[in-house]
Amino acid sequence: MSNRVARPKGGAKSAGGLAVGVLAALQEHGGVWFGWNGNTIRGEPGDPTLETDGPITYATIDLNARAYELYYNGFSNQALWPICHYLLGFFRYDRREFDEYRRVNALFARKLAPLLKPDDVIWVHDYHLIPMASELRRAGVTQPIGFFLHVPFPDVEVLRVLPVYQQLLRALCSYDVVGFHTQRDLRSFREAITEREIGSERADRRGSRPGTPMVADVFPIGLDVDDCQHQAQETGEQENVQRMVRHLHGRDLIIGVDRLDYSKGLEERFNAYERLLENYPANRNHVSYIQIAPTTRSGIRQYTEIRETLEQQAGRINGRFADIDWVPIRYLNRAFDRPTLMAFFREASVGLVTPVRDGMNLVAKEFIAAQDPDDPGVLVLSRLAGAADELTGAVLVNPYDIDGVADGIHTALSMSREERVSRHADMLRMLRENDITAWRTRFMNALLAAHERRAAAN
Ligand code: ADQ
Repeated sequence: MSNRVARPKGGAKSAGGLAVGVLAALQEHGGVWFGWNGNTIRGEPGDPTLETDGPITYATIDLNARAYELYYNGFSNQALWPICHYLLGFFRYDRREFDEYRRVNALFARKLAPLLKPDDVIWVHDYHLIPMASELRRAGVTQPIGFFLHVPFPDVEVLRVLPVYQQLLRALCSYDVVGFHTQRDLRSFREAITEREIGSERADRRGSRPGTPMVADVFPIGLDVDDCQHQAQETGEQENVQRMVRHLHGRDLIIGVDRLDYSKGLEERFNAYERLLENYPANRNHVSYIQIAPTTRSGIRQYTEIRETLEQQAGRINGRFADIDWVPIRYLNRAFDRPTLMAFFREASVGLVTPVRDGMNLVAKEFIAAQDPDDPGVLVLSRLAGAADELTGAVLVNPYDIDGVADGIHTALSMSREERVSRHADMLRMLRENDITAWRTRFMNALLAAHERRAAAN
């Protein structure tokens, strides 16, 4: 269950880590994927529409226009998203939005309940649906219910900015299992639920509440590594990939691929690239930076503003450094299908992944998976992305340190082949260990075990 469902006929070009992860996790074992179909309507939504594609049944519903505004654009994306990314300048709270958030969760629960079979296991995804377990229990559902948070869990001092944070913590305590990407997220969660104000719901050291078997743990999301590798290799001959390569004229490709979101650190990244050309002039006319960033959440003002800012920055950098035969930066405000992206990654000398905060960041992992192991490109990765905990062979940078990121890109461009091969091999090993199957099976095993303990205790 997730807020948004990527339906089979909805087009393959949707960008978003949750959809990529959930789809890959469902593909092997099958199941029902329940959530919003992306349409807004005037009245109240009817029952879910069911569509089956291979092992997956998509059960999707419409969202009423007011719910879209208050629950989705409002509380989810202008209160919870900024809080979880430590970006308080973007935070705003409105009680009516929170009320609508709860109402939509209750509605989703009522729509899902009749579809459930006795041996089903329910896996709820992300911050839009935190109250789902309590709503489903209220609707009489007794099956195991787990929750995975795809974004960071903030430090308790940041969380406290949200007036309703205690209600959300209590709601999280209704799940059998709550999962996070990193140890840091888990630590913050444990600290938050042991706070005095949560009172009798104090957690023990494992993050469980006495009296209930709720388990909190770390489940880093991964990839179908073979699939990425395969796509990267197979798509290389495709016309649009070849066209991109021809335009490089042998220059080193630096690539960035992100949803257009202020958490991805794009403004800072463009500045760092400009600084690279200033501080290391030898790179001028020898590198080409392509930034792919499709618009998301266009109903929110700040998201349309970033687009304009980036266009201005790209214009300024090109105006300053371009030559008759060289365009320093190409900014493409659009989505590409996954195989094409994988092939682009494989052609790149440097992958630039510098979010100012990120739960995990799958692009960082995809970049590594797509490389040729005998002559791999180098990943320049923000320390503030969850992926930095696993991808320690990347050139790690602080995205706010513009000179530091420029140095990092230069280091990546100058790295010997021997070092690139060895760093890449270490990271690929890690990707295989924590792949998408490991993510799903570890979470499911934890959920089934927790549910059995709860059943035994009752
Ligand atoms: P996102 O914030 O969406 O995910 P990320 O993990 O990088 O970030 O996933 C983006 C996905 O969309 C990738 O698979 C990428 O290939 C794809 N994508 C990005 N830009 C694209 C484009 N231009 N065209 C087509 N596809 C594009 C959230 C959290 C992350 C967390 C994931 C998964 O914010 O921190 O890693 O969920 O848990």
